[in-house]
Amino acid sequence: MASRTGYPDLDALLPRLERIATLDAAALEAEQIALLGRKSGAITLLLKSLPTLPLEERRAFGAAVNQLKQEVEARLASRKAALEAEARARREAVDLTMPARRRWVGGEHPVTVVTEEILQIFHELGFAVVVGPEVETEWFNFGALNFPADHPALDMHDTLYLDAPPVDERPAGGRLLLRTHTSPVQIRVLLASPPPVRGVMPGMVYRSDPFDPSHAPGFSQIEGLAVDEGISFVDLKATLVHFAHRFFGPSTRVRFRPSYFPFTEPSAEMDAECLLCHGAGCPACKQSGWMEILGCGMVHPAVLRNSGVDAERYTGFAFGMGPHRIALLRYGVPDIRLFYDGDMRFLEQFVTAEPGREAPHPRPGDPTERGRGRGQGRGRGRGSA
Ligand code: 2U9
Repeated sequence: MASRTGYPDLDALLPRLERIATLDAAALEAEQIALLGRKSGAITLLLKSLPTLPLEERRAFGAAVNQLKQEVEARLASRKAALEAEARARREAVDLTMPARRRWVGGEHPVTVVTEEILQIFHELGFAVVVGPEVETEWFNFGALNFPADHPALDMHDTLYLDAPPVDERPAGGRLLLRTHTSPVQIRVLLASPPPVRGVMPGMVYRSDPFDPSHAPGFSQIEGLAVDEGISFVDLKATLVHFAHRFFGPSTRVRFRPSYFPFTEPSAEMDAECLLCHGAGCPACKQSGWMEILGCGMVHPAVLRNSGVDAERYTGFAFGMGPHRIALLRYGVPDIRLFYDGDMRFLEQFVTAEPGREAPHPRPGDPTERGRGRGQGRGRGRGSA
């Protein structure tokens, strides 16, 4: 076979040149080192041998080796560029068989949904929404509300006190604590503005309770207050029965039972017929057919006086309920801790429809879902309502 370069040493390398266009990235790098490596690349060695050749051979052989070297470099570069282009095309390729990424639909937390619905109902009755501080003094949280100084609620086992110096102010000071109810906001409202007063006070409250299925150290509360001339227990009942019918449905039966709170006299608790069994009796209502919804009563005259209100002229009613607890009852959730976990597998069950888009499944609490077992607690699959 005729020599292409005129030098057998160079001819021997020609088949390797041809193969460069077929190498993958790893083999290409190995071949680059094998041919051009600084210490022992085949072409490098040939160039290093030049000084040992007689002068007359050196020039022609040197030119041939350099030409071969340039060709090798050109082929290596061209193969490298081709491999990079292939990799880029693979990266950018559209895979039409890939499932679409799910669109994220945000939603309100179920406790927020319940809170907003409750506030809306009272807003329509003329109650203003008022918020206040979560850190309070002993007087605003207990004293003004007619708690005796030795009441067990003041105990460190029940109330979370701050490790801070007490507020030295009479009578409104005392130790600093995390409020155990939103009632101090009502005291502040009455002190700041004379009756008539109608307000609902939402917010977090804190007690020294461990987390368990039905307790949490922090939970939400909505309290309400109406103070005016001539307010009676009839106003209390009419307002709260209206609320229950708006919130739970117009045919929901309610009942009042006598109770006791230091800040109201007389005091009562309002039950609604069980949302799950509609009065028939089930484990959720301990077979009673009823669920406790809120506490209420006529504001104690001592509380009015502590708030600067003339208790001879004015009377009022007050109530308190827990949106976490009501959400628990409404959705049949077996463990209050689910409301705090932020676990999307639980929370996404409450996502409501976006305008112009189908809801992924019936919304818990949707009126069309009444009586069809609205429980959406842990363990129930999506769309099982
Ligand atoms: C003032 C006067 C009276 C607010 C009231 C209740 C009854 C009550 C509980 C329900 C469940 C708290 O979240 S809960 O644990 N509350 O039963 N609260 S009357 O009475 C007031 C408030 C402020 C000035």
